[in-house]
Amino acid sequence: MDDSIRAAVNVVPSERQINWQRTEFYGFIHFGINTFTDREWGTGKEDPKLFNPTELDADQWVRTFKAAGMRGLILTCKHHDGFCLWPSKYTDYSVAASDWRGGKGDLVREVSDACRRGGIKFGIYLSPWDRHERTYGDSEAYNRFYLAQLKELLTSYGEIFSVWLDGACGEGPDGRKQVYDWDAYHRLVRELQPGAVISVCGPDVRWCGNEAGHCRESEWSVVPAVLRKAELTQEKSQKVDDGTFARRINTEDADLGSREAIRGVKELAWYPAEVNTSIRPGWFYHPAEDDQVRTVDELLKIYYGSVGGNACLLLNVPPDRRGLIHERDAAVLEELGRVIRDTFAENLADNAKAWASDTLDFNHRVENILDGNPDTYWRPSEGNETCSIEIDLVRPVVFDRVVLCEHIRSGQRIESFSVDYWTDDGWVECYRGTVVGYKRICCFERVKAQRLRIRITGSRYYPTLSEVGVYLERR
Ligand code: FUL
Ligand code: CA
Repeated sequence: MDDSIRAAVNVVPSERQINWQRTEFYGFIHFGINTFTDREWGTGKEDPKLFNPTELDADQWVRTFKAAGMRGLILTCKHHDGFCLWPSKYTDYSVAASDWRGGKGDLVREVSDACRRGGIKFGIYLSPWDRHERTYGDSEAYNRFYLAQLKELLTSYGEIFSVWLDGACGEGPDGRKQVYDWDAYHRLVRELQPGAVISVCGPDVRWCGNEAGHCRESEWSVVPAVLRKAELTQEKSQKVDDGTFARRINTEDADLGSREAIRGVKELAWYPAEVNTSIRPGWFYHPAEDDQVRTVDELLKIYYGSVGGNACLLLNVPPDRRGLIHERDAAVLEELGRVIRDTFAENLADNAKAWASDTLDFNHRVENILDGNPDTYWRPSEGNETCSIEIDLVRPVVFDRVVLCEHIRSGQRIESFSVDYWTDDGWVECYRGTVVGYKRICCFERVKAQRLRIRITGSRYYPTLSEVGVYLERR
């Protein structure tokens, strides 16, 4: 077998990546000066007094997110304009200079507290690009400033599950040239919040490559590794963008993890995808977009494609000028959550029986795919790359969703598969897919059958399955 394939199956997620992957679906909050100026990117010169939400209620945000089925929230503590939603000691450009809560407010506190109360995870977005801060462009001074702010956020608001580092920098060729010290930022996060994933401009979670809500048909979590500055100097062929942080991969490439894409690559990493998109055209709230909120059908499609396509979904929902999630967004999110909950409430394979064409041993028996435990799994013997599993649902059942999960602690292995159901005329294929990874939700037209079959037609060395579920969408 090809050496790079052998190396690829030995690349596995860290515990923090597994915890993150199991969060599946969580929300983004873009809120700040831009909310009050109707802009997407502030200039950094806006008067802090403009920030004045009249009915801000972080519990309403958390309630709405939970109703949608989200398990976490990431807040733009500071966007590109530099305005801080907490009273940072290192700048006066913050909520402390506004009249909101009489200048005594701390929105990061209110939101993180609301998340704890509601039992969802809390994450932070702290834009490296800062159009207000005077030291921006004086690289060392600004890096010190950024680290100090990051430390405030990492030490004052409890546990943080994701530190979302945005790569955007809109300074033109004549703009201030800041060299970010990514390594130092990453070290600080590891030191102060070892359980947090560092997303996008970081080593743990990869941007899927677009903001439209799509992910690839084959979303591999094992891809060529992120390279550090030191390593880059060895790699002459590498283009170092701004001398700070570069990847051997371009996250926008169509193929990141196929055999082709990893052949001969010396260093591979577990670098899974996150799909980030907004419920409205903009990231911030704009009254003119009140009638452009995505529909439940659109969001469901995005959910199946991302959470059901080996990625996590980060859905942005921007609160309005009152400081509330607008009624229209809230209504759509509630219905989305209802459909997801009702659809996956009952696994129609709960009492099913299963057989596999090959099984390694008792510990890896096929019953493990039906026990509801993601840590137990089935696998065949070494080198058996194609297998099939038959499932008897005990009675004829109507279904249109089949969920497959690989045991990702054993790596990502499945490359192609099909789902068949049994009819009087024999087996009929209802779905054909490529990768599985953490989770694949196979969507197809309703069928009625008592037996189904999963044919793994290609895998790396041998496949694993930790769970299989059969469902009917309750739209
Ligand atoms: C981009 C930013 O420029 C947008 O304003 C937004 O925050 C999005 C999530 O990331 O890079
Ligand atoms: Ca299991």
